[in-house]
Amino acid sequence: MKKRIAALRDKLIELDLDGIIINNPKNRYYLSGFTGTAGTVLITEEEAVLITDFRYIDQANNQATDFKVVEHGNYKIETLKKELQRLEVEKLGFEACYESYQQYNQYQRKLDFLELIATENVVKKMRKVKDESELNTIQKAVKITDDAFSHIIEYIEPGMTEKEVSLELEYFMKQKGASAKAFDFIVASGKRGAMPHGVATDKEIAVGELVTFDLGCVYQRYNSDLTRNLIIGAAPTVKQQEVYETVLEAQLAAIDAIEPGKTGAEIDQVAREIITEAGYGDDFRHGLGHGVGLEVHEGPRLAQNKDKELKPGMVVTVEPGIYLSGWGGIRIEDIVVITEEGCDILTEASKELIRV
Ligand SMILES: [Mn+2]
Repeated sequence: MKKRIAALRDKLIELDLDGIIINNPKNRYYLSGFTGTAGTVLITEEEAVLITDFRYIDQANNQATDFKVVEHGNYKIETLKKELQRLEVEKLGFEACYESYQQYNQYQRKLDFLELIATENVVKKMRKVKDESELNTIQKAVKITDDAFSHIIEYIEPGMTEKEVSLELEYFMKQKGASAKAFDFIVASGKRGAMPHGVATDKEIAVGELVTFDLGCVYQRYNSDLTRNLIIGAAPTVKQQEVYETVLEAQLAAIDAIEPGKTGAEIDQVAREIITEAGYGDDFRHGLGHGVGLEVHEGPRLAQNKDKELKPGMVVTVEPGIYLSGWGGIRIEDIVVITEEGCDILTEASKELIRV
């Protein structure tokens, strides 16, 4: 955590701040290692302080070893005020995106001796580039997800409902060490495949249908994300095969194009061109991918308007799709990590259109 605190201190200098308070749970965890549900991290040039209540004092001392842990009583704001005065903070940054208007008003009233300065995504931007331990954890989350999909290939049968299959996926992942689902799984069969976010329903899966699966788990607080498609009990039709191959070609070309220095928009364009040339440009209307880490959707984005350069250590999904209303849809999604030369694919699930 020392490196992360040091990187944040560099940002404080850049932003001309004496200190910053972090309340977003994921950012708080990222900086401190503290997993409790309540607490304020205060970072100044000299000190790293974690203010929390009596429930979490032992836990905070165990987890946030680079921090001075301070217990607050009924009014956290009073303890925060004392610490800010002790540390002589005059310009205090706060997370504009994560503090409520009510909370901001309280800061203004109670911390009237300092200047409050809204900051935007300071820690979130730091989180885009993963270190080795984060990459190892994400790889494990990806492996559990790949294994869950392999399991479902054996498990699924016509006549099962989407929800039954979804529940089996969740049970499997939790048995393998996942703490939670990363999101409500998408199990979208037949025409429902035209909905990019067709969360599992009571619909029965029928012979001849394509089923889109989008699943992910949380493992040691890090997320995974995987999309694959199965064809149930019949050979694919010419159209199913054609759409599948178009999406796959776009996905492989985009992965091939990924390297540091390129922008999210450039990579998105590689996939979009292939899908457009095949005549499905209007049927691929979401971005190509997103970062994955403590959140299942985070920066950087691979999308048409994203002009930031990719850097080694960033972890992104690559997930083009084609959705045809009244017919169905296909999406193929891998997670990759950007390297010095290009990228490594973390996902190992097969990309053939598997018939079960
Ligand atoms: Mn995704």
